[in-house]
Amino acid sequence: MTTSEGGRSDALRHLHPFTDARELQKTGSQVFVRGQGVYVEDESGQRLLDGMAGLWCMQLGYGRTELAEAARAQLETLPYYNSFFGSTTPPLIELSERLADLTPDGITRFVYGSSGSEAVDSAVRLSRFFWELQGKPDKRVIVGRDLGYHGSTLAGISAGGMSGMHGQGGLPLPDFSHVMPPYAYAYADGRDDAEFGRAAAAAVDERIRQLGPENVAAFIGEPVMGAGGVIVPPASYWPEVQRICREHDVLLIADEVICGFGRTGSWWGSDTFGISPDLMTMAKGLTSGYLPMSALGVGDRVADALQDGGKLFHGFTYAGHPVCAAVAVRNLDLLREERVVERVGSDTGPYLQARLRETLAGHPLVGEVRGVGLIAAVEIARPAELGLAEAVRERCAERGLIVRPIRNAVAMCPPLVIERAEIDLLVERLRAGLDDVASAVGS
Ligand code: PXG
Repeated sequence: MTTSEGGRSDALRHLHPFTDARELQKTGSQVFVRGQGVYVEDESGQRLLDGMAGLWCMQLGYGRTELAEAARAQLETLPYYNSFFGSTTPPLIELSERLADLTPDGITRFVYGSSGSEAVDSAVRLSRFFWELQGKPDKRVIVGRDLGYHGSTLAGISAGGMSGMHGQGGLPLPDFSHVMPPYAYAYADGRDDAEFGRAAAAAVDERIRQLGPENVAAFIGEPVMGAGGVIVPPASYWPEVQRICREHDVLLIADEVICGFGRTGSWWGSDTFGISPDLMTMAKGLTSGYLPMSALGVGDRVADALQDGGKLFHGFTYAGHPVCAAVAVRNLDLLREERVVERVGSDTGPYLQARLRETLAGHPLVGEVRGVGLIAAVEIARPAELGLAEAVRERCAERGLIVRPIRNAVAMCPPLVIERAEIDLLVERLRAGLDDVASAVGS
């Protein structure tokens, strides 16, 4: 990567998310200029296979003119009107109808926003308000998980379990609690998958009992934990968590911001793992990342109570933005027409998982390959302090592949339109990046 004047200027003036500003000033920012299909190109002309789908979001990949046209048509007709005080717009009417069709049974109403964080923040607030409406205002605590990621608002950071984030700004807020994640590689300690899944679920039960179910509003979890390192729970985990939430009358919030819209091989991570959520958050793949938009799906029990709860004092200027909604509708139509989700479930998802496992079996740096559908991670079998996951990212980038180091794992989450030959290339470049690092450290 060569640093341009623009990249240097940016590093001086822009405080980037999850970036050390001083470090960035040494190298300058990397300037991305175009994308097509599963590839992006930076200003130096390097073309990279985007193994992360932007930031886990480009379901349809880059360069889809249909989405650009949907945005343009809406921008020319009505670029903005709000959704406050009972107003709506035609694309938003369509979007709510489409989402009601697509989401799991019982999710029938939607609260819109511009980001996953806003959807999570709304879920936290509306779960508490729900219990207030039930005459149980003490049911306020939100139980999340260590390593969970639910965004960067105060409530999102608090619901999440990222200690680095908690350490900046005096978080978590009161009334958030965290339990162990279903992370077998780190915590199974010899137990088989089914047994470990039940043990990780039992941690939720114990915590709810300690807090007192009369004080707990909701449990929140990503079906597969994304930013925490692509942690795929054992099959026994979610059904048991669901049962525990029902037993204690605690709402279940499925954070589908990464898993939604086909990532795990079905429309929802909730479908893949057998969850019937009371609330579900969606963003990213809702528009294939083309425009910022999120939705909170609200199940009948909560929605009926909110409907009878008087005026709802909640909302954002850009909630249900008509241009974003028009792009979301077109995106959902394309995902359906092109049978993208079905392909991930029956073809490209299993293909990626099998290719990674075959190719990396016995690799000296690989402790585990895990994943489902088109989301995966490789856990590095060396101490995290060596920083090898970051080294693999760098070597892969030199070879034209974007992957994401997370603690001691390397994550992948390519656009859902990726084809088999492109998966072969992704796996080949990843393998080469791992080989480079293995020879550098003498493995
Ligand atoms: N929930 C989940 C499960 C997410 O993955 C959010 C909520 C928040 O969405 P917004 O749109 O507010 O960012 C996310 C976002 C990473 C990374 O480091 C992951 C996300 C965002 C930024 C970085 O892998 N996920």
